[in-house]
Amino acid sequence: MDMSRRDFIKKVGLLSAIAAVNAEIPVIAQEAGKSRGSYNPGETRYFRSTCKMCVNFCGIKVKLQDGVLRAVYPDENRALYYNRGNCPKGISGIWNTYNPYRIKKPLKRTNPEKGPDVDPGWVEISWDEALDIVADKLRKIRQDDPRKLIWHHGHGKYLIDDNWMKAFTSAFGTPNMIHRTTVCEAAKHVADELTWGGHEPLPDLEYCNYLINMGGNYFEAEQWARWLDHATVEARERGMKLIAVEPRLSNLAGKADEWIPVRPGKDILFLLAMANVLIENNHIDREFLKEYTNATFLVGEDGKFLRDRNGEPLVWDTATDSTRPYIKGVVPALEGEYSVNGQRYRTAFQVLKDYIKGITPEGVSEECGVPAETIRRIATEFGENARIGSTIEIEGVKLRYRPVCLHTFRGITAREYGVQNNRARLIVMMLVGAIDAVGGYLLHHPGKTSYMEPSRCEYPPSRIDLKKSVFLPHASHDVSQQVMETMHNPERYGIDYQPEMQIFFATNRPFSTSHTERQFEILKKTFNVAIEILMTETAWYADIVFPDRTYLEAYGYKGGRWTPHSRHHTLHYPIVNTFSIPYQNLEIMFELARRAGFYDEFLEKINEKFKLKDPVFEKGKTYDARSAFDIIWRNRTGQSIDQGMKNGFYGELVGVEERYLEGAETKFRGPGKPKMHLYCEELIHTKDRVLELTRENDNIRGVFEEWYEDGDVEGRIEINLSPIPRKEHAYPTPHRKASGYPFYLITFKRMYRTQSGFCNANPILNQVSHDSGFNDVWIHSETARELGVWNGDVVIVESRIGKLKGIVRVTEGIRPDTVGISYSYGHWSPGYPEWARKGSWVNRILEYHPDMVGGMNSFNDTRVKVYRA
Ligand SMILES: Nc1nc2c(c(=O)[nH]1)N[C@H]1C(S)=C(S)[C@@H](COP(=O)(O)OP(=O)(O)OC[C@H]3O[C@@H](n4cnc5c(=O)[nH]c(N)nc54)[C@H](O)[C@@H]3O)O[C@H]1N2
Ligand SMILES: Nc1nc2c(c(=O)[nH]1)N[C@H]1C(S)=C(S)[C@@H](COP(=O)(O)OP(=O)(O)OC[C@H]3O[C@@H](n4cnc5c(=O)[nH]c(N)nc54)[C@H](O)[C@@H]3O)O[C@H]1N2
Ligand code: SF4
Ligand SMILES: [Mo]
Repeated sequence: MDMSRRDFIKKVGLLSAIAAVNAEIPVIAQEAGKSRGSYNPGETRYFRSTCKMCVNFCGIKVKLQDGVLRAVYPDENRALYYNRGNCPKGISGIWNTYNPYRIKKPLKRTNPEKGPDVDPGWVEISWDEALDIVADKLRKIRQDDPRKLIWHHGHGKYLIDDNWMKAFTSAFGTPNMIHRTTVCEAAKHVADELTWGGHEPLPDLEYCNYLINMGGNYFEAEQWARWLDHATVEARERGMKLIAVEPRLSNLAGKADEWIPVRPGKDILFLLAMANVLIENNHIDREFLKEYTNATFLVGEDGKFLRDRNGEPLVWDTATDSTRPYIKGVVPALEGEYSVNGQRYRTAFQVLKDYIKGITPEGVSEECGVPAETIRRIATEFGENARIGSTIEIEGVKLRYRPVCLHTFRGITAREYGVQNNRARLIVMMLVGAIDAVGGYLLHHPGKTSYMEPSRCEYPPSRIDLKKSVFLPHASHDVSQQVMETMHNPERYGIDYQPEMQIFFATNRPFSTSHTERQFEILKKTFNVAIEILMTETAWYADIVFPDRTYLEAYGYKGGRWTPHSRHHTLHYPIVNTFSIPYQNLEIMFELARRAGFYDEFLEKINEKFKLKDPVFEKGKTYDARSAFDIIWRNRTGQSIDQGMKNGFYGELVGVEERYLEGAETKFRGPGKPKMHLYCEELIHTKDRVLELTRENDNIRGVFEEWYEDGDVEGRIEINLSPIPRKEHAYPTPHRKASGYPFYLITFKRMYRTQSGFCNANPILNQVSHDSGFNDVWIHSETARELGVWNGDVVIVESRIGKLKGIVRVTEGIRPDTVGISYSYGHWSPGYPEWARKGSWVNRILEYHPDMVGGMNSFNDTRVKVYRA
């Protein structure tokens, strides 16, 4: 796309397509009134349901008057369980449902040529025709080679739960079902999984006294059904100290006691130096390290554990001065070096200690952009506040008390070394023993040991996203951004089929990832189906578009966001049907499976994937969304769907035992149990396998060379798959290679916007948001002076792969060497109203260097030049 945005919008703005998409602007009241039977004039009703404007499942109470949605209020019944209050997006959600720019009828492309500036020649077709066209295509691909179908979803998972999609694709026979976690927070999950066999831990905010937040943006990018924000606010009122480590003054940093503007990507140096100070100050929970982690396991010169004949790792038993597996009666040494059969072994903790010894605050200060005394002070405060050795009694139960926590989200995660950054965070937490202790990090279902083992390093890969293959060996989450890279040349990755069809359900995938131009290129080569509410950029490349109902018009289930004190399930259900759309997402899937001849297999797989017991789906029987979600709701909550439609959720409170004693305490503590991985030996075994396969296959080497711009592929593999985090992890590829591009570019989310930006078409949000519908380029005032630009000036931000135009916002809220541009803007699809097509599409200039361990996309590693337009 070489033309300027202005030319481009002018050109496509004239296309007839818009007429087809936006022809019917409804008389809202009249349409809505039809949807749920007749209403008495003046009648007002309230519905408790669940917000799905984003991924948070907040409770809502929806006011319907004369059959028309009038307002959304928070559902006060959720407060006890998980959620208090709604955000501006949730409150204005009715305007997404009553958005005249929604897709209302199935659309068929008549122009086979595809491109951003090419008129698809949309024609409206009947539902029957659309379903038949797609089912016919599905039947042919299924007969030929089912792997040629790729199913993508993003928000779709949160709307209805992805077990439906797993069932659909598995009944069809394709391995290629792709969710979006690697463009979201996968590296954080993978680090947790490798370390303690689960993901999504939470800070115990009710008791935490000292919280370091390292790049979690949850006062803008709402998380955890807003529990994190209100629990943080309450903790602050109670006296908890909040430290924000982040290159940008986010809303969270603005509310913190202290903002530490770390240099982008260098947090890991800060963390390693913190560990250094903790060890130096003896702020180490030795009991925890011995009893819960593999810190005592003996590591050889090859990085592997010393094991007995049964493969059990050995420790140095100080009771007998010999090597023993850690069983009852054994007293393992935490530190030291031991000679066994003439070979040198150190405990895993000693290995870490020896490495970290050289990483002092003074040594890393300049690189990470934080004064040495600040790092020292924070580490000391953290160590003191951890109260190592102390206990607390709650409800009569005596518990370990470590009221400190280090929380993060995409800031240190959405990067080339996201997994290792997060490993460093977990190591600091393990050193002070603040895991599954009161006030620390609560794990929630730890101990899935399959996550904690070496990867099989599949080659050739079976999946188009290379998940768990030699390329991305521990990618336990779908690698969404990789799909459209691989499709350019599947053989290069050892894949022996070329996909022919892609279905996109509630995702604007190629728009949301990095190196987007290449992502969109591949859409020209496949038959594409979009199930959408808006004519997004992805839908613009579709061959068939199905309209969908919104969360105020459709059923949807999702198990909710756990909190330390509760568990719950959420439901939403139709309150109106604004444009009289006959099918919702799931019903489209039922219809397609039926017409393409795999309906019974689909039902069978639904039973399997959801692990349904009573009731189950019965072969041959027809289901609509209501009866289908009734089955799910009954299985999950023991209640009929009427309960769900009355309350919008089903919640349970948990007691102190479940909260603190059923996680690490039962899974890891003591002799004879598996241990949390202070040291990730599994990565050493994975590394051996990756090296072996790379030596055997030149194409693997070629891919790594391209991803990391490094001829020393073996060195890169060693660094990536290191069992402990290292200094090298502070240097992602563009930091090493993009000389001449002086600024770090970071991206972030805004309160009034959801993801790629379907809220941008929401008129109410545009009126209340201070940014008038566009994002700007955050530049520090010193830098702005040097560049000779000021507020409102137009600048070019240029990376090695592209340029964008943006409007300057001068601020002291960002580092002078860093430029920030938010996500959610720069739409170009003609299906959006003109006023929703403002701002800069930052993803166009983001480089692609995936995290080799877990497949995470690199959002925050690109370097740029900035100059006046
Ligand atoms: N309003 C709104 N809320 C949302 C969403 C939304 O689209 N809109 N999306 C939801 C989803 S799917 C998700 S995954 C979550 C994401 O929630 P978060 O991850 O908390 O939010 P982001 O804005 O993606 O986070 C990036 C933060 O990291 C900072 N950062 C960038 N580089 C670095 C760095 O090198 N070091 C450090 N320490 N910080 C850095 C940025 O300044 C920014 O504040 O939000 C959820 N909530
Ligand atoms: N630069 C930058 N890029 C980022 C991020 C960032 O912070 N900065 N964040 C990343 C993150 S955390 C994520 S999770 C990804 C998200 O990337 P995507 O998965 O692409 O997410 P969305 O843009 O939310 O796509 C959801 C789509 O669902 C549609 N939709 C909404 N409601 C419904 C419905 O009821 N039915 C149907 N059928 N469709 C519906 C919306 O119109 C929208 O097009 O983006 C990533 N990209
Ligand atoms: S945080 Fe998300 S789910 Fe909660 S009210 Fe806002 S948009 Fe809705
Ligand atoms: Mo996300």
